[in-house]
Amino acid sequence: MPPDGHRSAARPGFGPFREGTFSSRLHGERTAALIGIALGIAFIVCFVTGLISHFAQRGPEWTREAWPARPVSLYRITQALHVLTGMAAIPLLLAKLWVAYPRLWEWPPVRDPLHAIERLGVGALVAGSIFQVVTGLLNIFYWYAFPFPFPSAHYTGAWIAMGGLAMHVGAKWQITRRALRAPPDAVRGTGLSRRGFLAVVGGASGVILVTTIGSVIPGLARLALLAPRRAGFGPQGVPVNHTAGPRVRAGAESADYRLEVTGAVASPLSLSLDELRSMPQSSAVLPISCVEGWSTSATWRGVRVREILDMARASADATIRVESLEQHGAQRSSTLYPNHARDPLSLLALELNGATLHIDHGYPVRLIAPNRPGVEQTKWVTRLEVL
Ligand code: HEM
Ligand SMILES: Nc1nc2c(c(=O)[nH]1)N[C@H]1C(S)=C(S)[C@@H](COP(=O)(O)O)O[C@H]1N2
Ligand SMILES: [Mo]
Repeated sequence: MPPDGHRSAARPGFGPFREGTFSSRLHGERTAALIGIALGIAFIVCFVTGLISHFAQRGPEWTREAWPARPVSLYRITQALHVLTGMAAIPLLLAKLWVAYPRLWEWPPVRDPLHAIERLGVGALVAGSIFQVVTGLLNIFYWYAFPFPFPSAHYTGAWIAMGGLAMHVGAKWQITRRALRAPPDAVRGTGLSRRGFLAVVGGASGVILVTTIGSVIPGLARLALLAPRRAGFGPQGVPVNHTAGPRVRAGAESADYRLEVTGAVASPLSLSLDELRSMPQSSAVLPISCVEGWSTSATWRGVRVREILDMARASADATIRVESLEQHGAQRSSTLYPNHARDPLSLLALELNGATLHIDHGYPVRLIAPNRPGVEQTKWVTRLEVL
């Protein structure tokens, strides 16, 4: 009789349903509990940091408006944690699925209504976790293979996975405590020991971490074999996300380039590059923190956004639409709320790390503001529309 006391008399006598099919001690409760705890912590970190990213840039307007400008690297840290933890969780997820998969053939499949709910929760957790990891991975490697928009699907998947996780933790709480309190069963038999198995799984997570963390730490960039972007690598020491196309390049390099300030202003502006260069210049050390996890800190120099807004006599609580030379694409413009628009570190940068901006970093003018997701650091800025 199995340990939970349910009779196995009606169990089908074939294939994986047969008693004793899964004989490895690694399918036991203790292994499941230990890996489950590590995986649960990793997923909670992913969920919390993912929600932070959501509310910073895609949530209801009031959360985006309330998103602070300090600490300047907060988003850099939360988004790095999100992607690095998600990547390192992959071996844990695979191991957990392997440890637990004999339960697929549990007999009877459903014992009572509570057990049915418990299994539904596990289904949501398994499907949601695999979906999150697969979509997240494809996204950071720029392989937009799925037919749905990534952020909304990944956001929905997060709630499904976490709903399943909450149900699963509720159902397994007692068993986990019991399994962890009992003295570890004596190691018998041949093959991989539990300790060996945990070391292999943990080691795989560690290898992934070491080969991706260089996407956020320049000193470790050479180890970043698995990272699509490396901190500190790229023109002017900064990676590039989206290079300038021919139309953008033509507009950016044209003598007719102007920075316009329009909308709700008392004196609209149209500034040439020389005029911008002759205004007071400020410097700021700020990161580009891509939503896809990589980041690099750099020294930017240019004109404070708020000085330009004051010059145009925009109101102090105005929200600004920052528009680029691009005609199309989701990143052609971004919204700058007062928190960031009035911040002394928010610049329309003309220089990066001591030289004129590279065309792929947004020449002639790009927005750089503290604690702002990279996707909103608009390049090739040609207009501030005051709303
Ligand atoms: C390999 C694992 C993962 C990777 C590589 C990954 C990657 C990403 C990326 C790149 C984003 C930014 C999306 C954007 O705004 O364009 C994101 C957002 C998010 N992630 Fe993940 N993720 C992973 C796992 C997870 C897991 C396990 C959860 C939760 C259980 C999760 C929850 C979220 C949430 C809630 C968001 C915010 C979505 C939104 O902006 O609406 N992610 N993730
Ligand atoms: N106009 C415009 N601005 C843009 C983008 C873009 O595609 N077009 N990409 C954004 C994204 S996703 C990031 S991460 C940063 C990257 O800036 P970098 O290429 O200078 O590192 O620019 C942002 N600004
Ligand atoms: Mo980005």
